[in-house]
Amino acid sequence: MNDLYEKMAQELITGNEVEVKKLTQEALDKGANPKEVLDSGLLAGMEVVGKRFKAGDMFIPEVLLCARTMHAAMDILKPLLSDADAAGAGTVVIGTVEGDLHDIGKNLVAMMLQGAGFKVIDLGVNIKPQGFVDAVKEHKPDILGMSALLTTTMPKMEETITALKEAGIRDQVKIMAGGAPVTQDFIEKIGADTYGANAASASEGAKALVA
Ligand code: B1M
Repeated sequence: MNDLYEKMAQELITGNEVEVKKLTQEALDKGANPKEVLDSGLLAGMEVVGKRFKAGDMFIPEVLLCARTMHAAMDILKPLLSDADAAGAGTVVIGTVEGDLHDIGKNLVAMMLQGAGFKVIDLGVNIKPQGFVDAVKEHKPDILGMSALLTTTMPKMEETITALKEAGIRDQVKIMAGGAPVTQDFIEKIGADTYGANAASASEGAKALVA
């Protein structure tokens, strides 16, 4: 199976959507665990994409192609990950903060949470503080999850927490924050409840919050 994962990662890096979908299905047909396909194939490829983009060896259109390929393969995996655990752990409202359009990590976290039995309401990207407040009022989730990938959008997390306080509902919901630039120190500073370094630890953190 390792050869197949390596091929999947390589095809993801080149943005070959047709081949990555085919390989994802092939791995599942061979009995692979959906989470292993995600970790060892797709995420392994995405990690390389991140490193190359950072080093200036890949450019935005190429990265977008990889992101689209990742989403296409995730469409195959998503229902299987969701079925892994029984439903009923709680409800999570999740979104990427205002000014930020990155959603691959947020989508993975949403998938992992669904896999852990949470009902997930995904608000999407570029969500204003008031948008989060309105969603908390409407859905009354156990957890509000915010994702930010840009240092320039991280302050929107604190603004959202302030908006929740001003609306008088901060104490009705636990807050989880994550994204590449987010740290434990940062979430303590802004008064969030838990930090997810990656999708797996976000899922563990969410379970601990509702335990
Ligand atoms: Co952007 N981008 N990007 N980008 N992009 C980064 C984030 C960057 C680090 C690249 C770099 O320069 N090295 C850099 C940010 C620098 C900074 O702020 N310090 C950057 C930049 C600068 C930009 C633009 C400004 C570029 C430009 O236009 N000049 C622009 C901004 C657009 C905007 O948002 N307004 C931009 C645009 C884009 C694309 C549209 C091309 C594309 C996004 C496509 C999409 O998401 N639909 C893109 C991508 C793909 C990246 C990189 C390459 C990969 C991000 C990613 O998907 N990683 C990224 C470089 C990098 O991270 N090394 C980069 C894979 C994903 C699985 O990881 O998102 O970290 P991640 O999520 C993890 C954890 O962080 C955690 O769990 C996830 C799964 O394990 N996590 C949470 C995430 N959210 C969580 C929430 C939680 C808990 C855990 O609780 C709720």
